[in-house]
Amino acid sequence: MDGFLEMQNLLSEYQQSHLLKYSGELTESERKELLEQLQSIDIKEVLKLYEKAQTSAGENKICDSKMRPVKVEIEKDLNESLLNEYFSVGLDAIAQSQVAVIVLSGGQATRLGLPYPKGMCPVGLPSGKTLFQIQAERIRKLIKLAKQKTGQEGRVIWCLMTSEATDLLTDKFLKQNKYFGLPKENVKLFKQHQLPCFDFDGKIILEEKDSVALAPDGNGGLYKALKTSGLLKQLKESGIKYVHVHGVDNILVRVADPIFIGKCIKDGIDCGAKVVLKTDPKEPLGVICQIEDKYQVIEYSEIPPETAESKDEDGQLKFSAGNICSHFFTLDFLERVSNDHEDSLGLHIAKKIVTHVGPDGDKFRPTSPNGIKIEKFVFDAFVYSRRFLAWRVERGTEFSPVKNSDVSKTDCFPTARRALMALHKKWIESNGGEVKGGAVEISPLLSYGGEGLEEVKGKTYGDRDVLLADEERADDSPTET
Ligand code: UD2
Repeated sequence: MDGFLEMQNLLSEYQQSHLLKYSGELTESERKELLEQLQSIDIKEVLKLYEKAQTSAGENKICDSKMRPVKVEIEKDLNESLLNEYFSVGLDAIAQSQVAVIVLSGGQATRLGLPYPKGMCPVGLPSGKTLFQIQAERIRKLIKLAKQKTGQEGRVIWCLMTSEATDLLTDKFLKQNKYFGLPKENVKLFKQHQLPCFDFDGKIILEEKDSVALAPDGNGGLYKALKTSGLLKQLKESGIKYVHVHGVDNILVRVADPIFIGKCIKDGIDCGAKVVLKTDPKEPLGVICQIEDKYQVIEYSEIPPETAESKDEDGQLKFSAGNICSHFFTLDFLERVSNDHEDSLGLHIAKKIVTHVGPDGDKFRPTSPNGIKIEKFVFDAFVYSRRFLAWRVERGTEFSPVKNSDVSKTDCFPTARRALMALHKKWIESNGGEVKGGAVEISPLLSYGGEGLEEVKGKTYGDRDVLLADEERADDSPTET
């Protein structure tokens, strides 16, 4: 077969001959598939990455002694007129079509154990909306608010970073749901890359006799994917200047938050991160810190417990700027990182369970980690920022992620639902309404952040009521299938 001998030689040169161990047992077409897959992997390059990841892991530990707490700006400490000013600047940018949103939705949701992308999962809200729908509707509402303010109908480009595991399903779901009312041409899917999984001896793992185990290259795969997919170029050509990047799983995410965007624009920030006050050192949030003159996030999985637990003179956690995976970038910054620094981004090692061909030749899923996935992290680009902002927001209004299955009782669908409905109850009460019997849900198309709810004054809402916008009441909204 064409190229088979060369592959045999190449793999032998890099001590990866085991990848062809079963080739004699394969049918002609299986052998061809395996060969094509191996040819699509730059073996020399991925082995270099493996070596680099081992060194990076060591360096992360050395960094620890140099960590300093970061200066954080606290949104709730600012006066209303300043916040209104930021809001207004952010809305102007939206009206001028300068804003794009990137949803990081290439993760495999292994902790949650879902067979499909997290964004597609019905959260269990009274409305039946999914995370994708909520996020798309927040964008639609912002476009309206910006139009009310300026008279100009801007467009926000909604980009979803998918992976081999999530791409087809996401694409189909969005089509079925008519992009939740966003114009199709303003919704862009782009796929992140994959890397082979390794065993603890640096051997690439065979998932099946005819295929290598591959996994997405981490949410820091964003920078490479932006470039190779051509999206970066498209965004630039479309006049985009500012980008909000967020994780798919935070039900409270203030998508394209005009206050955050406006603040960053006003202060000339090229890279900003929202944080919440971390009070539990074990909470799975990376912490933003400074190492020498650079901003960095030390991930929760990599920070030594004694550092995570260390306190300042007031008895508070010394590293309390908890990253919530909600970032502002200028397009220029994204361009600079993607073009000039992508190769130098840090690499991280995650020990994971990787399905592989067992000793008897059958597919086997171990019960404890047997493999290594190499990942890049989106925040590792912060070191390239020339003007950085750590922006502390309120947890109750901005952060409630879905990470785990319901039995875990933390960061799961029930906690996310409760957080969303608790926030909406507050909005109703602060507008002079009343909520009896617990939960109420407000459509993002009716209110983005608690505004425009004058109609609730003097009214009482019951359990699981949903307040809809006129356009939804008229039932001309896109339908779920
Ligand atoms: C992320 C942050 C952590 C904290 C926490 C808050 C990183 C690296 N860590 O940790 O510091 O802010 O969120 O909830 O950002 N994803 C991809 N492709 C991948 C892997 C992940 O798109 O290859 C997406 C994933 O779908 C999710 C986001 O990135 O939307 C965060 O990934 P995660 O849930 O694995 O990260 P987590 O909770 O460990």
